[in-house]
Amino acid sequence: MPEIPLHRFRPALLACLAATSTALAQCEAGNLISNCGFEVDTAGWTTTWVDSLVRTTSAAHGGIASAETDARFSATSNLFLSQITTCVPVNPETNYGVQTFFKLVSGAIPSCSVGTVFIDALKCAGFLVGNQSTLPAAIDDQSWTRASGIAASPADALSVAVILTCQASLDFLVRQDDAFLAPAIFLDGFESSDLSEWSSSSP
Ligand SMILES: [Ca+2]
Repeated sequence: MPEIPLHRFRPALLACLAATSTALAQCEAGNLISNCGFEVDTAGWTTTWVDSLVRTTSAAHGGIASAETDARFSATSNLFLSQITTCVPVNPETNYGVQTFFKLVSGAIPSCSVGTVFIDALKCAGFLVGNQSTLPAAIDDQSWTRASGIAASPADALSVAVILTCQASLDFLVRQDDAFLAPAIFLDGFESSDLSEWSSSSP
């Protein structure tokens, strides 16, 4: 499958697989990504551009497993890329928070991001109607680095492709875990201690 840069995303190439109910049970409440943590397998994720995608229990941000990808060289961009994608149904005109965590295994230090491409059809099959990506985060092999952003779904959006991307000038091996998509007020699941959007009083 050819490389799919975010700005030239071709959603028709996506094959959105249904995640298992077992994987669903591992994700925190409110997370719209069915197989968020790769606890059982990598079902529901498309290998958009990698040499390999495997579940590993060698390291995890949450649970016992994470996804490990081996970057593939792209002659088009003259970079090594790792890019995997999952498809999520969404509501139109809604602000969605998206995030994931990356950790380097070996090789060059890549810049990584979590991106979103909204599509005016279910299962990410149809026309591109918008896209947005977070700023790249430089990751390392010492700790899990969080990449996040907020994206507004257009009026005709029915689904979104959530795209985990890393890139570097040399080859690398990277892990990703705890992918998250939800209406923006639930962005970090309270992990950041930012409670500014919440009130303890009744309306
Ligand atoms: Ca996990």
